[in-house]
Amino acid sequence: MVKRRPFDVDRIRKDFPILRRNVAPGKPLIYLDNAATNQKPRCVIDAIDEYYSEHNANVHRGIHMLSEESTERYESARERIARFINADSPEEIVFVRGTTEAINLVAYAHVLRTFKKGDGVLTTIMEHHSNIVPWQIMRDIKGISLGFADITDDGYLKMEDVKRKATKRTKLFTVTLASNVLGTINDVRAVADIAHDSGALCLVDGAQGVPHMPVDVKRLDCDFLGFSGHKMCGPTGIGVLYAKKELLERMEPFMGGGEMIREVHVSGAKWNRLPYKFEAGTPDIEGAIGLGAACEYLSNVGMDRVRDHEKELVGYTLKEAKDLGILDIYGPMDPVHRGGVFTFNLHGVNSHDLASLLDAEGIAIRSGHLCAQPLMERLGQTSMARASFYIYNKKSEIDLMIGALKKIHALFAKARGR
Ligand code: C6P
Repeated sequence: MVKRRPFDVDRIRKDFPILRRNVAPGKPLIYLDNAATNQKPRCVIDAIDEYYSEHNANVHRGIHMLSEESTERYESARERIARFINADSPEEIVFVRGTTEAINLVAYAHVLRTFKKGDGVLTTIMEHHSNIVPWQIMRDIKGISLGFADITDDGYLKMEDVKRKATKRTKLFTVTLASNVLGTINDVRAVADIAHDSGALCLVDGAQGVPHMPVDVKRLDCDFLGFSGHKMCGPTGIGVLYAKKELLERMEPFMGGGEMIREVHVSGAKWNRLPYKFEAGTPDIEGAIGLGAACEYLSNVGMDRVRDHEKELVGYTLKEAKDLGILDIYGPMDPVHRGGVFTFNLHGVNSHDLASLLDAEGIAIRSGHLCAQPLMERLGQTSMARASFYIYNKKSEIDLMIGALKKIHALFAKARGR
């Protein structure tokens, strides 16, 4: 057996040029906003640079050398991404702009086309807006029913509620692999099994899952999986809809235009083969190449090690934070069931004020409703602060954040005269 090098966070940090930056004099960047988007390693930046410097041309069109090189790179990226999630074939990998577009593609190309009035989508209350709003739009234009499975107060999906809220007419179950707010890692295989037992399909929002843990679509047995390149060391503007081939074959296109057709006549058109049927227009070639390079980078690090590192960081943060008495912490307290997301409110301090005070210390976090307002309402909150981790974060950064939280809390308490 080949012995792997130990996980060395300082070595990994050297791969990310931006981490050398100071955000103010003497304040090195402490980037804890990775769930929003994460930083790019040199190899991804170089892959995009090399594409434009050496190979730039449109794909699948030109009979000339650059077009062939560009097509070869674009399609190799697709193959690499298929391997990354253990898809059966690159035909199951549709390039889209990101998770949001992947889910909308399923809404418009599957639900809109095949659901009858009264057929149902069952989602969960912990979803990001992109796994809620497309279904509300389908409810408005198609008359589908939309249900929300509930969570426990400590942030776990209630599986019995998934079963209880499903009806004979629920045709699609949709769930996030990991919550961008609570960090909860859901048992999506169990949801897929419930869906399949009743002949329904299962869509997984992989935005906060695929970048952070090994994902095998065969093990999950999901029918659809969407994820975004920019949350996994890749560029913005590129993402993936994975779908089982037989589904993509049955589905009608999402958008019409060039590339997605085999032939077009005044009387009508015939669709291209998979996956091009779903890729109308000139694609994001640099994005796909960058995402392919990101998958290669993450595979070399090892996705099991990415997960282990984040589990350790979030476990450490929870341990350091839970007894401070100045924080409300949301989501599971057991790192085994939690991704690298630490979401909280600091007593007496608005989350946006907190984010800007931390920014002054060089610490980047996110604040607000975190694009999950129904979840905020379920938890009786309007806004939260969130620190989210990735492979290059260190315990020393968490110590600095906790120190800054204590300092800010003390300042506010003093100002209130307590
Ligand atoms: N969440 C966050 O700060 P896009 O924007 O399409 O790449 O990803 C949308 C999306 C879908 N599902 C989940 C679970 C997500 O977390 C996100 C993006 C970011 O939490 C930006 S709002």
